Amino acid sequence: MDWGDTRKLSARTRARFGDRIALVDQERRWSYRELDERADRLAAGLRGLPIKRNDKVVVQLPNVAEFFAICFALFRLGAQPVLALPTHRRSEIVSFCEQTGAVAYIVPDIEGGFDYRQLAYEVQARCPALRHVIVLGEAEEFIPFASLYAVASSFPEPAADTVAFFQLSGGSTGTPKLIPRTHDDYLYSVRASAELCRLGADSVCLTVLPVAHNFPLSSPGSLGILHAGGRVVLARHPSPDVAFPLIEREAVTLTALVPPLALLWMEAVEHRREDLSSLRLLQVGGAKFSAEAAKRVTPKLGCRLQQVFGMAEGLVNYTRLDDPDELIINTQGRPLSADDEIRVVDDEDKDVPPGAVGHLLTRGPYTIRGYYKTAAHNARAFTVDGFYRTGDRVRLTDEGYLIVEGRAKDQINRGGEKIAAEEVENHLLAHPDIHDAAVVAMPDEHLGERSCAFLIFRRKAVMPERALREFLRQSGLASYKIPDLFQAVSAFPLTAAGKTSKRQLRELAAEYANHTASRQAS
Ligand code: AMP
Ligand code: DBH
Repeated sequence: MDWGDTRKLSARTRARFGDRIALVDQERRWSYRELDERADRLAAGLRGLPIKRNDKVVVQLPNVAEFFAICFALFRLGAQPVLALPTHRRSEIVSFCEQTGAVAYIVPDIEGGFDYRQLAYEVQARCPALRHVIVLGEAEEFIPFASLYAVASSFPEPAADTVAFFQLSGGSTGTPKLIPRTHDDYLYSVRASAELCRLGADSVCLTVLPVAHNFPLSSPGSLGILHAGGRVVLARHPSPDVAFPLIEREAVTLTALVPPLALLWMEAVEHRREDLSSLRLLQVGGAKFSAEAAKRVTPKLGCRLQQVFGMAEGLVNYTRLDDPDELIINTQGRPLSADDEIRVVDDEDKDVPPGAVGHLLTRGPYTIRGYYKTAAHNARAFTVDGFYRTGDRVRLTDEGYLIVEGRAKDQINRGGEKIAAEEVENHLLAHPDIHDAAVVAMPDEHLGERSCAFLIFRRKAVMPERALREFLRQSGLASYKIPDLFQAVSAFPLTAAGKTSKRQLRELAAEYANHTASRQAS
């Protein structure tokens, strides 16, 4: 594969791929040349605002072609995008702005029925450093995205070892953590992933997950495709109604899904007529994919399965294309790079015997050594010799493949969307009637996990669920973080050490989930 000699994400692909189509966004088709020229013109427009090197810019866009043009423009300027997800709301966006001192915020006008301009007003009111709000579409009094297309000019680009952008961690603490990724570390993982997946100019990927998420962006994702000269087809929605016709129309060869979507697609093929025969590879990751579901992928969808176990902090594991079915179905793959170091340890950081379950630690060429500006947290999240504590519990097979067995971090993985329990608890504790709150995972047939909040109320006044949901929405929390179930209790079960026992609460939540499931079945 010809990667040219560039080590930067701002790579100019025009020379290599010219008039080939890079991006398909609904009826629009941008060639590599067009993408490149737009990025150059946007870089000039952004510089005119002015946005300068090392300025932070929160980018919150849906799956649109402009996402790539604006990110490449920011890379060329040396300004650093903070890649927010479309589901983030005031609480998350304000936190990103406060942590980085972001000077600009880029949003669509209305998307999925939600008016991002309203959100921008609320964020701007709270973040005085935020000087520019740029809106794709109807801008009201903000800056229209289209007005940024200026006359391209050249200027020095940042060095390859500098921070290119910030990814977000699903996290396990009160505030969402920012992950600084450099041009060369990220591009290394993108290239190696593209090679592993054998991407080439004939590869067509469908992006159904949010384009900014690390998995569809880099594993090998849309960036892998763009650096290999293939075609990225953007879907605004992951439902079979939207995705299947696109697969047929564009002859899509690979796509990446979270487990609940893979289940949905496998059900939908039964009654849909589209021709999906171009699909060669289905990647599934973000949360544990059960072996039972994994077995059904090839018979149902007629393509190979690849399990992907990755993290925005770095390490990505893949099953390989030629692996025996047994490994593809039952494991979450092995590290991308021969230079990825893996340790599986006990609570005292001692290596467990081969094959035993333990905590996964990792260090390697594209894994961060620290989150952005969080020294105290970093001291806990990394070992002194620089290994990242993933919070995942895994075991290694004889072949050196990883099987994810669970999690030690205080997080709920809701079908690939990560929820830090402490963050939701803090929002709940802000309510005057709530004395204490504990948020835990409960099993769910479709999503893998859903979230359950146990609450101890002050006084006798138990709040109705509707009011609790509304309170959290008003507090600006992303809606996927709002608990699926609320349970009032008079006290929390305690551990021997006298702390709230989340293990016992999870068992209780599982009973509720079972109870609800059997009630629904009868
Ligand atoms: P984040 O650190 O927010 O990017 O989320 C990464 C986390 O998602 C990992 O540490 C795992 O807990 C989880 N995860 C990602 N892929 C998988 C997978 N294939 N199986 C199980 N868990 C996964
Ligand atoms: O869940 C993730 O964050 C994830 C999953 C698969 C990821 O970041 C990745 C691959 O790169």
